[in-house]
Amino acid sequence: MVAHGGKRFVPGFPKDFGWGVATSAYQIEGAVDEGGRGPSIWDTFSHEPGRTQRGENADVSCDHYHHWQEDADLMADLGLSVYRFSIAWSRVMPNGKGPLNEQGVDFYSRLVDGLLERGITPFPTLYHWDLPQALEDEGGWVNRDTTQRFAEYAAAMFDRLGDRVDLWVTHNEPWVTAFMAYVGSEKAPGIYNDWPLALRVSHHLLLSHGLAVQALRAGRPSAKIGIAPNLHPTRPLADTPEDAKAAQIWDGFQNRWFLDPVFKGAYPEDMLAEYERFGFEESVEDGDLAAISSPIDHLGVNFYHRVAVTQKPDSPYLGLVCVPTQLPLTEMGWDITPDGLHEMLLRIKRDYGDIDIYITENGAAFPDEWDGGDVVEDPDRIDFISRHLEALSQAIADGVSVKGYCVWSLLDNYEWEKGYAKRFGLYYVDYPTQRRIPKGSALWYRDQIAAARAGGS
Ligand code: IFM
Repeated sequence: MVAHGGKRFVPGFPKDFGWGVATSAYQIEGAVDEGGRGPSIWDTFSHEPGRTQRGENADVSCDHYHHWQEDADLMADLGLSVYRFSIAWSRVMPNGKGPLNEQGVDFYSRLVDGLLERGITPFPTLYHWDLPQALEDEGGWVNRDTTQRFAEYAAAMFDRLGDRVDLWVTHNEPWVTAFMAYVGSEKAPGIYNDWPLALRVSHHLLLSHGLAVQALRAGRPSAKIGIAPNLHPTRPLADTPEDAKAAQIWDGFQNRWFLDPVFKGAYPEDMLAEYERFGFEESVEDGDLAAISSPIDHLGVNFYHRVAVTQKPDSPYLGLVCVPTQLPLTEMGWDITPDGLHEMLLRIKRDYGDIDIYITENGAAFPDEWDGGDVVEDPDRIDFISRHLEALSQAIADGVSVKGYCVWSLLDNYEWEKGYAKRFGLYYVDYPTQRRIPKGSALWYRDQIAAARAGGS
């Protein structure tokens, strides 16, 4: 059987598999001054000169705040069973603490109802990088108090949406929140090479995750919760002891630094030694690791690519750099490595045990162009997604408990510091008119879902 684009269906998925897409609030919602929303660090950062390509911000973006019903209809057209979105903390708590902004809560409440009416399971993420600016003004994630504020915000969402929402994610890609924001300076609040701060932030993110898990257990004990790190299998670029060491450290820096505390209640020893010079352990108080390792129900895996690591003495990232190794790359300059997804899933099972896994993000940017027609053909994206689904299907056959898969992303959207030039969507967005045009990959994904659900894939 073939689907749109002449590409074969990928077999091997259970009939109740969660077929989904993912988005995030700042990247799609727009309406930054509407409905009582307070500013977030991304409003500030994206308006600072020189921070983003072409000075672009997400003040309007896909205007999903006003188009959410149309967008939910697109999801229903695809036959999705799951929609992963994020809640903008500053839309529901404009100052990051204190009373809820009822208009903001109402927006997400209506979205949840609209999804359920269309047979789609809502899968909200509590934090996708958009800290309320009011909390940043008090130190942001560097300030330990922010962990308590996050737990209060999480508890409020469990209270107000948890009667209809059963699946939650605490943090999206905490590695990015900590290290790209406080070492690389590419993400808000845009600090360069401050390792002591970055490490403290990483610990506070993990602690806030643990406190939110505990809040869910107290308020909604039957609901399920997890965290969604971006995980990258690592390889040495060259077959040398130096690059082997570089790959091991990068693995610790990006993968184990988040997985070990959550699953094992301890930071990895080799990385603690690496970070001793930054005074990391002063941030850790008694009981923190017990909170961080509060049992979770699922792990979200954001998977984009495997990395090849080598040394680059002037890199702020521990003097290391990841280098693309094979053409073609995606438009982000990332290797296309579907077997890396299989590798990572089996490694999680081996090192951290059997845990339900959602692929909370996977996708690719390619230079899509709309010629005014009804469909934007994107064979490269169909190839990318289908090859990753093949890897996923193999991992399921190998005994990994994968419950669902979310394409990043439903729509072309605001790709942070890279602005609007990078298009990841299953739907092309013509920003001047806000028209959504299906790409070939949307039609292919729809056919794949239908075949899998019918048991015919
Ligand atoms: O757009 C981002 C998303 O916000 C987090 N994961 C990676 C995507 C593509 O870069």
